Amino acid sequence: MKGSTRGRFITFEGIEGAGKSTQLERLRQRLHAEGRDVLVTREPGGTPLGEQLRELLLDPRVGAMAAETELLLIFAARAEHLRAVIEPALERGVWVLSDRFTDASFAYQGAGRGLGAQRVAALENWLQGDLRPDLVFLFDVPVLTGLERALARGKRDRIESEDMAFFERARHAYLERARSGSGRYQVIDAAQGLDAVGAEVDLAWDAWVRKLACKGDGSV
Ligand code: Z5A
Repeated sequence: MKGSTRGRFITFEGIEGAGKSTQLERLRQRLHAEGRDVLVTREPGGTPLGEQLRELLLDPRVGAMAAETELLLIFAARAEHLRAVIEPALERGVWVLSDRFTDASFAYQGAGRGLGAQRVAALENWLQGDLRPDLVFLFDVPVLTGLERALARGKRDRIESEDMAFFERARHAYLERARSGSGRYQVIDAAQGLDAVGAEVDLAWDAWVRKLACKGDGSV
């Protein structure tokens, strides 16, 4: 794949109610208005099979499942998503915006469910090879604020029904990954109002695109 023509892979992460889906849609509209070719997708999901797996994973009637089962179902959906959607789009030079990706597995299954980062990393390396997001927006919000926002929206799905400690572990893991120094994370203070969060996203986006342009990236 030529560096100059490959698309870019941007993911939106955070605990529930952080506002990532709202901000993804806002950025999509901006990029569309600027004439950029973008594809919006989500995890778990993004393909017909992935969406069926998503229903299974989130349906409260399914009840408890082994943490390993949950992780493997998520990676089964991800394998399909990668091969059928993400990789072909990047090859075509399309910029992909995904509502969650593998950082969520580190946060929710690795930390939340206690499976540990090593197991998640093993699956990540096997399925993704070198593929990692080029940019990760991490919307950080106190757990209570996120849960209140999500609750105001109505019924909670199977994973949303977990307790506060589960989401605290997930939030902490997200922040640890952002601090890991890979340089691809942009932590956004998502406790602010919608417009302030959007302004922070715009600033981070502009700085990132400028950085790509300085490196002489032909896809910018
Ligand atoms: N999951 C996993 O366990 N492992 C994995 O590897 C992957 C996923 C990929 C589904 O994800 C579940 O899958 C998720 C993790 C698990 N379960 N949980 N928890 P999802 O992304 O589809 O579901 P979600 O995280 O529950 O989405 P969410 O609650 O919709 O969160 P959000 O996208 O960050 O928020 P939003 O939809 O943009 O906003 C939520 C509400 O808050 C809405 O009414 C907004 O108008 C409001 N909002 C948003 N921003 C603000 C601000 N700044 N101020 C005030 N109100 C706001």
